[in-house]
Amino acid sequence: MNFEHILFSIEDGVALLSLNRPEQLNSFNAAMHSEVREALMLARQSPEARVLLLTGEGRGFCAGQDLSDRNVAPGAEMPDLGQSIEQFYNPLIRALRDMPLPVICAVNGVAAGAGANIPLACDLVLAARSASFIQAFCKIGLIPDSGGTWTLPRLVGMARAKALALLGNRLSAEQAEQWGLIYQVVDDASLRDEALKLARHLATQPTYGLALIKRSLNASLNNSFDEQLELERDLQRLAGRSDDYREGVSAFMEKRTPSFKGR
Ligand code: LHQ
Repeated sequence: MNFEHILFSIEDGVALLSLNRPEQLNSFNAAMHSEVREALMLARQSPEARVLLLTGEGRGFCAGQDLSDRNVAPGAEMPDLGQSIEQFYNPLIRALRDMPLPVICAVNGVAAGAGANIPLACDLVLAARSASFIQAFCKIGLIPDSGGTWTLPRLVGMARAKALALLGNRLSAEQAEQWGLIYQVVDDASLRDEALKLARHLATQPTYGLALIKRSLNASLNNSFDEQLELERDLQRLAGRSDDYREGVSAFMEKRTPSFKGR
């Protein structure tokens, strides 16, 4: 598939989306936003795509908004950043979080500003040992967006969330793993292979059920215990009517390897 600012392919059940503006550390301009949006739609709609893997080309994962697009010249009219968020970032974060597929993010290098929070909207985050996370917003008078103010305190607790957001210091991948911000650190040289291995494994699994799992865990952060029990009942009902459940049980009884189709 031909895009200018991203690379996108679907192979072995894995939709691979790689941000590709390496000279600008894969920071987002409007054109890259629209390409990412289109690729996410393709991943969502294509029956061949069972897992989404998001990563970046070059030495950075993503440096957030391309600031040369949002530079405020003296005397110029002040920009409406709320509009950028409404038009670009919030739809991106919702699309990742609501994707009915497991979403893996392989953070290949520095992740700053919105680029540090986009991985947190994914389901499994791997990071190269040399990668880092920077809530850079405070350095330019902004607040963490792309869901950061919601996700950070839930993942690392309020004390660490405030330190990250108010100081904007660089958090190493290893510290991010220790704090529970991400799932796993891997050696730089093996990041892409490890992420693809994980993605290809998940693509052979009952991905319809996996999508229901992520939905239920995401919802649990806002639900009471009773609401969550009711959601589990409803989603288990859906899971139990899937072909994959039938196949999983038959394969178990017949002592053979199941062949899941993701429906
Ligand atoms: C960049 C950028 C960049 C353009 C590196 N833009 N060129 C939402 C709604 C609307 C508007 C506002 O924002 C938002 C959300 C946000 O994301 S706000 C936060 C925006 N991001 C930042 O503030 C991070 C800015 N970047 C940095 O602090 C550094 O570049 C980091 C710490 C990421 C990496 O530092 P270094 O490894 O030392 O690399 P570098 O600074 O030398 O950058 C390499 C090149 O990439 C350089 O260009 P050049 O032509 O000099 O080689 C940078 O200008 C360019 N670049 N980030 N966001």
